Amino acid sequence: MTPRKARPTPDQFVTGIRQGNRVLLGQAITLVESTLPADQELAHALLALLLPYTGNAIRMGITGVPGVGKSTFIETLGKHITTQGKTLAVLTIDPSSRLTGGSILGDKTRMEELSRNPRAFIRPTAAGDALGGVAHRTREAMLLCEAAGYDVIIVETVGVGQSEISVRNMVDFFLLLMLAGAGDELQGIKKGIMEMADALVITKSDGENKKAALEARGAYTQALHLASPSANDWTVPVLTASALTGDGFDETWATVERYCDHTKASGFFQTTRRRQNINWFNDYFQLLLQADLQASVQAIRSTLEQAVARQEVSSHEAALRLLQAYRDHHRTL
Ligand SMILES: Nc1nc2c(ncn2[C@@H]2O[C@H](COP(=O)(O)OP(=O)(O)OP(=O)(O)O)[C@@H](O)[C@H]2O)c(=O)[nH]1
Ligand SMILES: [Mg+2]
Repeated sequence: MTPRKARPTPDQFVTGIRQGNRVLLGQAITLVESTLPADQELAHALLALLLPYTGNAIRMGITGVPGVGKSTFIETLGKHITTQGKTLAVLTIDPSSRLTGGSILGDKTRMEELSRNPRAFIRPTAAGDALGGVAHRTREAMLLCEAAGYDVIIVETVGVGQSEISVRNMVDFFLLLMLAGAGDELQGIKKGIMEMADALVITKSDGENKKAALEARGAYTQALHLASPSANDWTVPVLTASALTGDGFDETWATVERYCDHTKASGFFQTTRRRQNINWFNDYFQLLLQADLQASVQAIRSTLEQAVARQEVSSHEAALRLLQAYRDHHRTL
C-alpha cells in the first residue's frame, strides 16, 4: 500500500495561501466543499486563521440566463482586469457545462485563456446537494481567495433560481447580463433580479445584433429610471458589450470602480458588508440548526408528519411536541 501523502498542517496552509500557492488554495477550497466532518473542521480552522487577511478584494457577482454570455464576458473582462496588473479569482456556481450551440468563440466559453493567465484563478464550485450549502461554500471559497491576495473576485451564477439572491448577498457589485431582443419573460429573469442589479449589460452587441442591443439599452434605461431611487443614491447604468469586438469592457470596469468609490465615500459599501456578515452568521446558524434538528429528532418528526397528515394531531400541537422532543434530546446529551 502506498502511504497517503501527509496533509499540510493549518500553518502550512495559511503560509502557502498567503504566499499565493494556488495548489494549496485549491486544496483549501476542496476542504470547504467537503462534507466530511474532519475536513470541515480543518476548513473552519483555516478560515479562522485567514479571516484577518480577508475583505480587501472587490467582490463582484455576475448573473444572467444560460447562454447570455457570462463565461465569455468574464473571460474578456478578466483580460481587461489582469492587463491593469490586478489579480482575479473567478468562482462559478453552476459548473454543468451545457451545450449552448452555435458557439462563435468556441472553447473560450470555458475561459481557457483566462485559466492560463498567471494573474487569474478559476474555480467551479461543486453544486452539491447539501442543505442550501452551495452559497456558504462559495462564500467561504471567496474568503480564501481574498486571503490569497486576489484583488477582484467574480462569482458567476445562472440567473434563474435562488442562487443569485445568495450571491447578491455576498458581493459588493452585482451585474446582470441581458440579451437584446428578448422579452424579460423569455429571458427567465424575474423582476426582482433586475432590481438587485447595480448595472445591466446587454451582451453580444456586435454584427446584426448591435442595433437591437442599443435599442434594448434605451428601453432598459428608461424602465430603470421609472423605478424608485435606490437607497445608495446610485443610478443603475445600462451598458452594451461585445466579447467579439471587445467593446464595452472598459466602460464596464470603469463602472465597477466608480460604484466602489461612490459607495465607499458615502459609507454604504462598509455598511453593506457589515450587514452581509450578520446575514451570513444568521443564515449559517439556521443551516446548523436545521442539520442538527434533522439528525436528532428525524424519527419523531416523521411520525408526527404522518399523524398530522391523518389529522390525528393539529400542526400546531405537532410542532410543539417536536420542539419538546428536540429540547429533551439535548438535555440528555
Ligand atoms: N456574437 C457574440 N457571441 C457571444 C458573445 N459572448 C458570448 N457569445 C456566444 O454565446 C454563447 C454562450 O456564451 P457563454 O459565455 O457560454 O454563456 P454563459 O452565459 O456562460 O452560458 P452558461 O454557462 O451555459 O449559463 C457562446 O456560443 C458564445 O460564443 C458576444 O459578445 N458576441
Ligand atoms: Mg457559463
